[in-house]
Amino acid sequence: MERTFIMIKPDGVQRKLVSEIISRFELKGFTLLGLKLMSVNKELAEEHYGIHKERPFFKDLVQFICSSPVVAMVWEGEGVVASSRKIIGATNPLEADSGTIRGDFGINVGRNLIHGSDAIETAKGEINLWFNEQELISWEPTLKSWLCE
Ligand code: DAT
Ligand code: MG
Repeated sequence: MERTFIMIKPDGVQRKLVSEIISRFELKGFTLLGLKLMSVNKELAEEHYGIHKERPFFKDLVQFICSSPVVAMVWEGEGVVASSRKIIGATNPLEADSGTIRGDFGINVGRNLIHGSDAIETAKGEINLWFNEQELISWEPTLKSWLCE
């Protein structure tokens, strides 16, 4: 079953949006497999955002992610990677549609509240980077047959 890595960034935690954000994934029908509040060290932040290391915003981005706790999560479900990106909205909150997390709660690209893996392969790498196996619980949601035929 498809899985994705979702992280509520420091601004989302500081702005008390944790429950609001988790609700959106729960209500959509996805299953939470792992969740932790954590302080991110520089090494982890740099590895997570390694693809952007040549970009001008890289240093500030790493500093921001390490500046205050984040909530790291793994969600599972049919099409969860692409669907999560839709739930999250465009990278720049000013361009994100209303109804998306960034569209509803953000105004600035450097404070866009949440990260979600951009592809199934990326998700696998990010889940491995942020979680070890014991931290992920495989469980059978009783609602399953009401969500997928
Ligand atoms: P996304 O988080 O939508 O996958 P991304 O992978 O292109 O976006 O960039 C990673 C993060 O880097 C993004 O969430 C916020 C930050 N970022 C991207 N473009 C930026 C820019 N032009 N200025 C400042 N921060 C930026
Ligand atoms: Mg990205």
